[in-house]
Amino acid sequence: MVKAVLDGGRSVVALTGAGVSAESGVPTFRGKDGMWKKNRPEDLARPDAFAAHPELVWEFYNWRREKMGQCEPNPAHVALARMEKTLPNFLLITQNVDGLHARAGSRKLMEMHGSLWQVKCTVCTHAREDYSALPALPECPVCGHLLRPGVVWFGEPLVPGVLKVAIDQISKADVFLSIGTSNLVQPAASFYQLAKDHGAVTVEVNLEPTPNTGFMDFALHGQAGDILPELVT
Ligand code: BV8
Ligand code: ZN
Repeated sequence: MVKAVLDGGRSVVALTGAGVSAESGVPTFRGKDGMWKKNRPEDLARPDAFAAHPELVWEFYNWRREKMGQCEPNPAHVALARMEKTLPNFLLITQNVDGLHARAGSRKLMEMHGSLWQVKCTVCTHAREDYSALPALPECPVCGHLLRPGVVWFGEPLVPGVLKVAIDQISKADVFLSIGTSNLVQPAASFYQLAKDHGAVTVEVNLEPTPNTGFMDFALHGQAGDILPELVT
């Protein structure tokens, strides 16, 4: 049924969260496998935490970069990259910062929370993509000040331009897919409402119910890596 809805959809928007990378071995934020040591990501992915303890926050991100380096896209990422090719109008919006959608071939992609592979200066405009093993406190090659990860922290606005495009595209979508997200982080967790408000068919793919499940037209429970390949031609 959902596959028929997708194939008939003139425009499809998919929103993904950490669950779509779980089968690649990437720890989720809030899952039982927990993200990192005793600290909660919400306590580290914040500007005030970085200002107070830059070495601890960089240890968190360097650990994730190193771990990510060992991970490969899984069938869920591949299926989403294929949807972009087989559906007439498809946009993928991800909350993930791991870069796995791009590695799987997705190009019509918005990384709304930035990327682990981006670093930027805390003072000047220097910013770059960097896949290397960074030092404990990486410094800007231009002005010498501290670099920070190129991700959006809690309390920070989304990557410029993303929200406008997301609102515009979701408000026009026939089908909205919410995949592997606990729907606890805003504004992503409210995107489904934009789709519903204009009559789109809404589909959730998750291991378990989320706060949005009751509002979705379809809730497919299982591994994204099993479900998504069944939905794509
Ligand atoms: C902003 C980058 C405004 C960093 C991340 C109250 C109301 C509204 C908003 C707020 C509020 N209180 C606070 C806020 C703001 C805050 C927020 O939402 N806080 C939450 C905690 C309440 N939001 C923000 O600050 C955002 N900015 O609002 O800006 C503004 C405007 C102008 C000026 C100033 C400010 C920015 C939020 C971005 C934070 N950065 N990441 C980093 O990664 O280090 S968020 C982080 O959580 C990740 O990006 C992650 O993707 C995201 C969401 O988590 P999920 O992806 O859902 O992952 P999770 O582990 O939670 O769940 C995994 C799911 O997968 C589970 O459901 C599981 O069942 C499922 N699953 C697991 N395995 C599988 C699976 N499903 C299928 N198959 C599987 N195999
Ligand atoms: Zn600089």
